[in-house]
Amino acid sequence: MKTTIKSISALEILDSRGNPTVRTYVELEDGSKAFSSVPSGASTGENEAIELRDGDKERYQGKGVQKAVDNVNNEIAKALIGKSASNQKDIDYTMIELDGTDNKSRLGANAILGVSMAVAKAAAISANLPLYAYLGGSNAVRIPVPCMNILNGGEHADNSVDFQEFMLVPHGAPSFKEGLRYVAETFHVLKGLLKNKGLATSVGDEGGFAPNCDSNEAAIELIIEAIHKAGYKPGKDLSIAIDSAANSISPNIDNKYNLFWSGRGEMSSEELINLSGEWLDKYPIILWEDPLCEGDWDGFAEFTKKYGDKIEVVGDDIFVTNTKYITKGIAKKTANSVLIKLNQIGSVTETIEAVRMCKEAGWRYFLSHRSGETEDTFLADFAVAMDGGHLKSGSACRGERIAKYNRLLEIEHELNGRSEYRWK
Ligand code: 2PG
Ligand code: MG
Repeated sequence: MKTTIKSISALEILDSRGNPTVRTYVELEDGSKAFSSVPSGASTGENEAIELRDGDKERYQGKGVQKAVDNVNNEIAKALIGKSASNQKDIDYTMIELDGTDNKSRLGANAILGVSMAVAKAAAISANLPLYAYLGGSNAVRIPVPCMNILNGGEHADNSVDFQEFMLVPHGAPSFKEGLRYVAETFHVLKGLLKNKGLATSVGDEGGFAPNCDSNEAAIELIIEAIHKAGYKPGKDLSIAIDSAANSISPNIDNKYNLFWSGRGEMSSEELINLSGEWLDKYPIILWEDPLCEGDWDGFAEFTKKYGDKIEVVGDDIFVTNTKYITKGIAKKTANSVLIKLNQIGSVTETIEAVRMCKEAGWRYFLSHRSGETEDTFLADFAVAMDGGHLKSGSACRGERIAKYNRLLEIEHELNGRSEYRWK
């Protein structure tokens, strides 16, 4: 059969933070060849699938991935060679069963996901289809609104901002191409503003600026100033999305919060929710990810009850792209949207299952990169295939972030007038 897997191999490469990650190569009987590279997070949820690292302190401070590479080259290759790449579910569940653990800790989610993505790419090439059409069918024409992370804090930067990500959302643009222009222009205006104010213009892991602001409010106000200066209307052309990554402001993940840099001292869940409400009244915030930490299911539900009809409330670390936690979230009305990260769950099929669950519940889902990325553009095609309407892939600089945005420009161009662009 054309799509029969002929060979699978892997290589240890580096990600955008200079840490090792896995690149996987797949070749099919008909000569179709593809490779994929696996991303890696910094602010990870407790229940994410396990990224297998060697732990050998003599190499890369223990972060080598040679064991994961060996697992691809040996056990996984042996189990999959001879199978059809066009049966993604069979490929992924064969690896899940072979691993035999709940969190992919034996073979490594980095080993399994790398194979899973490379198989999908090779099968798309064999079918002579672009990846987004192979995974999403002929209806996959919606280009996601790029939520661009232009100011970084938390665990993604060494500055004095508590929240991890402040994103610009160009929902008022007529197309992806124009939306990208709105945010890239505002990014450059923000750079000028920071310079004028004597603030740093160095960037964090996802390419957003990482200035020392006095507070989260000061960061939001800078962004609003940049939107105005760039000639756009806050709330109409561009709104703001926040990822508090609240695990990092809850030192013991115990539902007690500390906005350390904002100097507010310890806060309860309720106090943080009320403070968030004040910001929602004041600023054009359209989406809020991880406003509470992953253990704070009640706080999350309260936040959603209060503000969920006004904004998108996204759960990242609390759901970890895992249908087990999303099911619980839907039952408890914990949020109204799920952050979708392929490597949190560790296979293409399970990620699609998470998206499907969101769709069925009438929830939104927000496609996401990781703070440690590579030049792989799988995410861009996947976001179009999943019809999610929005994605985050970092800022308007750093090649590994731009690669995804450029791929989306290419897809929009390729669709030649058939593409769609809308926030909801
Ligand atoms: C997040 C992500 C991506 P990380 O928290 O949403 O922006 O960060 O990859 O470090 O988990
Ligand atoms: Mg997050």
